[in-house]
Amino acid sequence: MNRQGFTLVELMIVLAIVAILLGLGSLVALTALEMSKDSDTQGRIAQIEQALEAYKLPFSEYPPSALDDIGGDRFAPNEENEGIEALVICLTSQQYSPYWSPDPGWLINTDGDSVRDNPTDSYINSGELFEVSDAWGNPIVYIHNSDYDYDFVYITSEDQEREVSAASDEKTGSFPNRRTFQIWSFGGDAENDGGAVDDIKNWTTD
Ligand SMILES: [Ca+2]
Ligand SMILES: [Ca+2]
Ligand SMILES: [Ca+2]
Repeated sequence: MNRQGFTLVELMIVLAIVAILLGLGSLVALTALEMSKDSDTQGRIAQIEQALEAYKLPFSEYPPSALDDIGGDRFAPNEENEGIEALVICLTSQQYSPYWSPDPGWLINTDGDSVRDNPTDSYINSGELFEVSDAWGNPIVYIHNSDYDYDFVYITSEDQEREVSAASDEKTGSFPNRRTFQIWSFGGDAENDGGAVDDIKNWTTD
């Protein structure tokens, strides 16, 4: 009898250890998955930055972050996701010659808007006003330095609204990337933290 009871305790200990190991294993796997999404998103942002610099060479300016600045009448703007939509149009335009061929799997349209009458001259043959997504399927934010004083609304993959404006230093009020642009992803929590917390951004902070 004693021997049997002891075996039961042993079995429970072994089961507990197995459960802990399985839990740790899942945690490690989840952490690895999140890290790979982080680096995937960093790669997308780096690719966009390269394309923006290529675009700037002939035009002496980065694409605007307002559709009105590139012929707003041609689109059906809904004032959502506007910066990244203007970026996609400019960087994939045949008129401007395409500077960038994003992976089609990166293109999303979380606010479901479209081109009003004429197709854009974007090489992407679609009437949709696309955004570029991060690795979690949410739109990446793009704000041109001339729009740092404006507020924007972005729509997540879960159809949630996120209010967005350019990040600034809490103490000095100065904007990072003052002469260029700010790009960031909301990160795994899908919340806009203005480039802080888990957000993935294209500027460095001291
Ligand atoms: Ca839109
Ligand atoms: Ca859209
Ligand atoms: Ca976040």
